[in-house]
Amino acid sequence: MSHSSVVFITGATSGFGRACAERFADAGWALVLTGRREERLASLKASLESRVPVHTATLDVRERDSVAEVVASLPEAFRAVKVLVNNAGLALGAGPAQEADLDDWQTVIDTNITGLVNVTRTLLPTLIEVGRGAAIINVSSTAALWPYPGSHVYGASKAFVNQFSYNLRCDLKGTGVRVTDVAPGMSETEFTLVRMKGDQSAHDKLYGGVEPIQPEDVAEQVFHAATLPAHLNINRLEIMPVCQSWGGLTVDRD
Ligand code: NDP
Ligand code: 8X3
Repeated sequence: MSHSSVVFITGATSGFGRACAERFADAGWALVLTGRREERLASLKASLESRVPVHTATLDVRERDSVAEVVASLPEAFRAVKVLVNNAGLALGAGPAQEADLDDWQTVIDTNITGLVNVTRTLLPTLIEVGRGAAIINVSSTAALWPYPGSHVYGASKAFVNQFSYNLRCDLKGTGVRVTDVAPGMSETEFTLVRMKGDQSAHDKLYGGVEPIQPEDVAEQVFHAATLPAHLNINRLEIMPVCQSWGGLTVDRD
């Protein structure tokens, strides 16, 4: 009997995560799909399970005990996780730091840093057991690398993801487990709706009249990095849409 390779995706209910689920399903992988929105997980499972084995689990990555429980209760066929896609994340607010809501900052830190660390640490023994060919794909952002006004804690949380990815590689030397930091730029998902707390006009304004990255574009790169020959590791994959570049440094003049 042949067994499918297993991918574990956080934030599979939308955007990049959902597109990754589709991409790995196209290649016949067994899917562990997680996120907080149960009804979305159910409809994803319904749409994919005729093609590949699918296990869904409602999960808030900020809750360490829930992460442990979800991983410990994986059905036998889904236990040997070969690829972890650490995708769940968000930004909240786009105004200056001095006007930011401290609760929003805490939520971003808890999700993008603590949540990613929770899932990674919990699955590390499994990934190491799988060994050669296993991979951790961490979704950071161009905001990890390039500052912009209003990025403050969001960009800083993604800089953590970038450095954590590099540091993991050092410790995983000899295990065969790869680690890749995928850093996309402007991408059309629910990201801006979440960031701007449901403001559809902010979403429409940002993505209107340009050609941003689409979730499927990122999923293709995630899949590529995760399925390279086992002796290769892409350390960081930074992707922007052609319409996006840098604005240069600014100077405050009297
Ligand atoms: P979406 O808002 O479309 O998707 C975000 C996903 O994260 C959802 O599935 C959401 O699921 C999940 N999520 C959020 N908070 C939690 C939580 N506490 N526990 C578990 N899951 C959570 O945005 P994107 O697809 O764009 O975002 C995916 C990742 O890509 C994020 O890390 C984001 O920072 C990053 N990114 C986005 C870019 C963009 O321009 N769109 C560019 C670069 C990086 P649910 O609400 O069901 O829990
Ligand atoms: C999302 C991209 O430029 O909005 O990570 O921060 S950006």
